[in-house]
Amino acid sequence: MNLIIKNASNIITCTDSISDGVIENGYIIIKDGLIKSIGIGTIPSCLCDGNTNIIDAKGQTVIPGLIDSHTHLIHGGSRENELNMKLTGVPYIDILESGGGILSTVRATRELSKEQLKDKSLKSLNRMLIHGTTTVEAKSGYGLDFDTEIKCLEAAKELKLEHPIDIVSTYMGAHAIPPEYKDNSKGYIDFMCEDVMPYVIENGLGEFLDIFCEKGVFSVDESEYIMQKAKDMGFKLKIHADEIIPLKGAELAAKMGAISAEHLLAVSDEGIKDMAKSGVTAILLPGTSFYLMTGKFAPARKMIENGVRVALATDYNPGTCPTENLQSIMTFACFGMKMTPLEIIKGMTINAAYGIGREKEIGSIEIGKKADLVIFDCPNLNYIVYHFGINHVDKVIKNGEVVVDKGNLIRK
Ligand code: IZC
Ligand code: ZN
Repeated sequence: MNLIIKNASNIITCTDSISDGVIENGYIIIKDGLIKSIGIGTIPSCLCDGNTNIIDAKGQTVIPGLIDSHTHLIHGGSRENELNMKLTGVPYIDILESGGGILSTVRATRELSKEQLKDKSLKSLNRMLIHGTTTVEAKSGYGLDFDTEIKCLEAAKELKLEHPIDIVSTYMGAHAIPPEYKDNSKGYIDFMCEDVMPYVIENGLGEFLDIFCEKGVFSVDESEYIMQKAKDMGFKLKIHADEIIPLKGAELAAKMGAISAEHLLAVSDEGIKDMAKSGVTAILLPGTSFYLMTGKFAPARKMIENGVRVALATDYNPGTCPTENLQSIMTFACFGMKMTPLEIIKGMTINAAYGIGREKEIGSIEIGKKADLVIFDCPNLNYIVYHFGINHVDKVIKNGEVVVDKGNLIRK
C-alpha cells in the first residue's frame, strides 16, 4: 500500500541546509516505506492508483518523525520519593552519594525479570510513539553487574523487533560505581572493559558506549581510559559531559572523536570551540535542567552561534527527567534556552539523527529517506511550540505505515 499526504498547510522538511525548508500547501508521496516525492499544490494524478491511501492534512503541519537521541529507557521502579528531598535543596549528587538516586534505580532494576522490564518499557515506548517519537536511543546503566546490564540490553534488542519505534542501543555501565565496587573504581572499570564490553560488542547489544563523566562519578582521566578501550573494540562514543561541575568533558569528547556530548550546562568556551571544530553533536536536555531545580540551562545560543550542531532529547529516566514526551522538551528548549521553533524541530530530527549516526536514513523529509513522519494538528511550526502542555499529534507514520491515528495507537 502506498501513501500520499496532500494539502498539508506546512511541511517542515528539516533538510540539512540553512534554508528554512518550509513547504506550504504541500504533498508527500510514499512508496515501499520510503519518501518518493515531495511537492507543492496538486498531486500528479498518475500517482493515485487504487492501491494508495490518501491523507488530507489541510490545516496541519508535517515534520519528520521525532528522534529521542538520549534516554535511559530500560529501568525498574520510580523515584518520586526524591521530590521532597529536592524541594528542601538536597543536591542530586548528594542523593547519589548517600546510596539513592541512580543506585536506588539499580536495586529496582536488578529485581525485575527481562519480561517485566520489557512490559514497563513497552508502556514508555507507546507513550513516546503517541507523542511523535519514531526513533529512540536507549542506554543501559541501571544494572551495572554483568547479568543485569545484559538483561537490559537484550530487552531493548527484543523490543526493537516487537515495537514500531526503532531503538538504538548504548552500553552505559559507566553510569555509577556499583556497591560491590565501592571505593574500587579501578576494579569496576577493569570489569567493564574486560568482561562486559567485549560481550556487548560481540553480541550486537550496543552500538555506542556512554559515560557519566562527573565529579563523584567517573573522572575525566577514567572516562578517557574507558573511551579509548571502547573505541579500540569498535564502540562509537557518547559522553554525559559538564552537567553539574565544569570538568572539561566537552573537550574530552572532541579529543576522543565522540559522536556526541550530552547535557553541557557547565560547558566551557573552549569546549564549545572544540566541539564545533571536531563536529561533536551537542545533545541538550532542557527537561533535566528544569527538573534539577537549579535554574541553569545549557548555553544553546552560544553553541549555535559558534557552529555546534545542537540536538535535543528527553533524557527520559526515573530521576532527573521522568517524561517520554518530546513536545514538553520543546517548551523547555524555547523558554529555558531561547531556541527558535525551527531550531527546536531540527534539534529533534536531523540534528538528533546526526547525534546517533542515522543522518543518512532519517531526520528529514527528503526523497529516499524512511517515511517516518508526524502530522501535528497545528496550522504552522510556531503553533506546535507556542501551545504547550498538550499532545498535538494527529498521526504518526513509521516506515510508511500509519501507526497513530487521531492521537491513538493503532493496535494490530
Ligand atoms: O537516574 O539519575 N544524570 N544519569 C546521569 C541520570 C541523570 C539518570 C538518573
Ligand atoms: Zn542521561
